[in-house]
Amino acid sequence: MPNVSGNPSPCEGSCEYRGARREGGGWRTLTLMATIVCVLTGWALTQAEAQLCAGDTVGVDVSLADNAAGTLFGESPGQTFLAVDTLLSFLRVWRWATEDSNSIGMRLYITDTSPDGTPDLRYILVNGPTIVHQYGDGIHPIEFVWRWEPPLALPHRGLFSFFVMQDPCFGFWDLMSTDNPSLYPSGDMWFTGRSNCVLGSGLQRDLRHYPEYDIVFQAAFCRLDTTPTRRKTWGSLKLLYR
Ligand SMILES: [Ca+2]
Repeated sequence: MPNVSGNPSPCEGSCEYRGARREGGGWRTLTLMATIVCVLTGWALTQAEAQLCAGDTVGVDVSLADNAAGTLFGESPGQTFLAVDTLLSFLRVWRWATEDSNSIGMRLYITDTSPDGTPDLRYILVNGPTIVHQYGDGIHPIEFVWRWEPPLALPHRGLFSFFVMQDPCFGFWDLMSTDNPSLYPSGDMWFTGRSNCVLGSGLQRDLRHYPEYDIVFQAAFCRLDTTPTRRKTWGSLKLLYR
């Protein structure tokens, strides 16, 4: 199972004091203090890296939506998307503004894909959480956004898919979508067959492909540069990503 936690070991690499086995109270105290410093430093780096998560956002602008991808009886919309980098910071979709009172949640799943571009439901990388936005103002699209801080570490670059399912498994909602496939040429819309609203390999056989449509979505990727010279200062990073 790929590691998708996105949580780097806080002391990896630079915390040589951790695990020191010298006997004696003084050394134990020193070791404990060093460990605490390492853990705190690791936490701070993780937060800083999350803040430095400037990069590419892919998808479709919400203003271009002209269609709806609705769910009913557990038939759930999905979309393949190209991960231009491996650190995913957020993914968002929108419910149509006219559905301004709807208590049915949206549960996100992210899966890997097969070499032919089909979502591979054997490899579910993200399961949830469910987000509920019951009310809207009737005018603006209702945004559902899943954020990862620190960013979610995908197992590789390339094509993945996400699905959004009803939670609880009744009622309906409509995601904003488009029937202009050229707006997002790197992926297509998919649908599961009827289900109990839990994505799994049992739904693989009934997947349906709709290359003429796309869900209106956006996914943001971090472009953390791992070369030491580019990680020295905020100034250099700002220059890099301006
Ligand atoms: Ca497309």
